[in-house]
Amino acid sequence: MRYTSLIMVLLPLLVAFLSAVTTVSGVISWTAAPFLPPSYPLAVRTPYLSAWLPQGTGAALNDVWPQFWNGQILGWAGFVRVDGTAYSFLGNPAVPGSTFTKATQTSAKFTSTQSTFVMTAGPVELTVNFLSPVEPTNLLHQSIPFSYLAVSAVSTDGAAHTVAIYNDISAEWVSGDISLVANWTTTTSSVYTHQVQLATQTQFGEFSGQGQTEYGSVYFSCIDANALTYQTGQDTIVRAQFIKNGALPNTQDTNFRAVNNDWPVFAFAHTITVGTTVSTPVKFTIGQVRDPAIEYIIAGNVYQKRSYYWWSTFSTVAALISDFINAYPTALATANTFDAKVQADATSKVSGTYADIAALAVRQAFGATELTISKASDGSWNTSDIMMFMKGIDFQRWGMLLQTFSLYICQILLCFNQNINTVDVIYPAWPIFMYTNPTLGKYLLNGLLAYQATGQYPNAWAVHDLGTEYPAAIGHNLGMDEKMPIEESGNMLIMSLDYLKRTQDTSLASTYTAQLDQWATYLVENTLYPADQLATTDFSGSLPNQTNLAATLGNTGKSATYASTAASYMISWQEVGMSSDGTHLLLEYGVQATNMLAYNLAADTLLGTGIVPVSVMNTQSTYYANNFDLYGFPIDTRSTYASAMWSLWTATTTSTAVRDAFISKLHNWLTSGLTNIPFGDRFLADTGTTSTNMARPVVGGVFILASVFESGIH
Ligand SMILES: *[C@@H]1O[C@H](CO)[C@@H](O)[C@H](O)[C@H]1NC(C)=O
Ligand SMILES: *[C@@H]1O[C@H](CO)[C@@H](O)[C@H](O)[C@H]1NC(C)=O
Ligand SMILES: CC(=O)N[C@H]1CO[C@H](CO)[C@@H](O)[C@@H]1O
Repeated sequence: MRYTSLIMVLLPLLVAFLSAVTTVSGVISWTAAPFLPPSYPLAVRTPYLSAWLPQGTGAALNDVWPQFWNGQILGWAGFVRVDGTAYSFLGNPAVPGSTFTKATQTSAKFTSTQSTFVMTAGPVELTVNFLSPVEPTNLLHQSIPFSYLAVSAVSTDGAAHTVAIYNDISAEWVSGDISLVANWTTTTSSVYTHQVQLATQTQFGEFSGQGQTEYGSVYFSCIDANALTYQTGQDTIVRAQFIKNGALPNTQDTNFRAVNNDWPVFAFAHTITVGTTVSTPVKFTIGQVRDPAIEYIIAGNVYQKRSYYWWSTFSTVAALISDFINAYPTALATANTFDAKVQADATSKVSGTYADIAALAVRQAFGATELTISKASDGSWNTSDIMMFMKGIDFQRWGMLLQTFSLYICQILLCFNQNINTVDVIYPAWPIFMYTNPTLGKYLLNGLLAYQATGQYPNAWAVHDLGTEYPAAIGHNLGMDEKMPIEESGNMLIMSLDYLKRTQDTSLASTYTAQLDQWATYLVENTLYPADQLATTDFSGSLPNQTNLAATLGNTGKSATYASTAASYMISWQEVGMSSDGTHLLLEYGVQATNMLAYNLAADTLLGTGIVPVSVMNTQSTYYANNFDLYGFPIDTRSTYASAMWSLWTATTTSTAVRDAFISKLHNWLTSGLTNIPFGDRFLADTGTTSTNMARPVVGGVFILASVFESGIH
């Protein structure tokens, strides 16, 4: 008897253990195309509209809650009621006293702009499509901080069914601090909108170090059709209401309270009749609007307020939402075309495996950016003054802080948050903008260039970023920004030149000749033998660019000087930078036990300069081939960390076989099941253990293989 009960206790444990093991081995009960990513983008359009579905070894859409990029839960629940029987399809809600089952996920798919889940709910098949538009050549559309959720259904048993579709969001969308008080209103016209925000707003504020904004409002909307009903109120009450009745009572809870106080949710329900033809999708939109969105330092230490580009067309958020939600069919068609183009280009230029990785990077890279305009003195929008801002998105603040502790005490106090328009974040991400619309490169750089042209930044080199905390682009007039003089100066020159070569637009180079020339001079004086505190790995990339930038500026005297300087540096650099046995480049001159991923050589292929000898690239290529770890080649001998984007930057400088090895190793890591964060860019090359680098725009750098003019030594 005793043993029997022991076995009865142990058996379920054993089963649980075995099923856990099965899960760990990555077995999922649905098909995942093109592969199961570490996390699915759901609504990812700006640094503050960033909802993901974490995967690891796999989680269905209704297994877990969506999360903000940093892992904080974003309440987003979906139910359907099929002929009176309730199923959950989104989120992981508990509704005490109500009976429902989970719809069964049969497939999950991502493309550049969409994540689509197919689920079975009794005799009906649901298709749940999350579309975050990426329209790089349409500034109006690209600047809209909204995303779509569309649910369609089809009968699978030949009979017609009544399908009620429910969706809600919680107030977790408006703050990283769930003890803060939110308030809300529901507006009802041809489009219904729940508007939610913090009751106490901090302009440009961000919950300390956490990533979510404390400013602006979240808008959750749908079209008044298909027997629309709505309700705001406590999560369990509102959801139970739908599960029981298949509709909501059109009531508002005006007891404004903390996000976590009886968890207020904001819900809509529709009812459609479903036959054997796929229904027209029921659409929801979700967005986060701040106005002004950005403050930006102009001459005289004045902080200019900047707003989203779309304000030049729509005068209210309601008008924007109405247009956006009704434009879904067009947005979907545009998205499908864009997705197909990325897929076709990446496949034909490189490979299908590469195309799959590239698709995963798209929403993440664009989702760290915002497109803004300023107001003219007469109050009209100045659409000639376009700037794109990018959030660094970086959890690695503390490591950086400790390194610079002795130099910059101020950063201890200021660097919790995440920088705006960081040069060495824009640079690795740069290729996706060059691939999709090079003009966006100008909008990313002109804020940095214009600031430095005001003369307020005191250093001889290029500034590291436009501000310590997004979205305050208030510069560094004390010159106390993070110090990466060679890297940032080189990056600015390379990007300015690349932009010019691709667009033939000389406006940046001619307007900011003085700044570019100043940085080139700085590099000539400091590059070959970088002072101790400067990153020696940065050296190789900066040389060709001085040469060519000077040439481009049409300053022939300087061009000749820079060209011969570059050539002589390259010879000296090979003498000191190559290992004594001639097999690889060294991380540190003369230190034979070191090696590195020579990603900066990619600047040479990016610009097509041909200044780095093919023999050096060949040597490195062979060295990578002989020394790969499971998930890549470590950035350098200081650790075994590999980098997603620098791996693929480097892959432009290798043989085709080594390029493909870099791609497949990154693919191995992304499909390893070891990580559930939004596309991480830094992980151990041997074990795959991930760092806290996640959701960063730098993964846009994987597009370098689709965007280089010509590749290195293929
Ligand atoms: C909610 O709070 C904001 C910010 O304090 C305020 O402007 C707005 O009027 C409030 N809305 C409601 C419905 O109380
Ligand atoms: C609009 O912006 C451009 C670029 O910054 C500037 O040159 C121009 O003076 C601005 N126009 C007005 C009317 O403010
Ligand atoms: C010294 C050197 O390598 N100069 C190169 C500069 O770039 C141009 C192309 O833009 C090359 O033709 C030169 O060889």
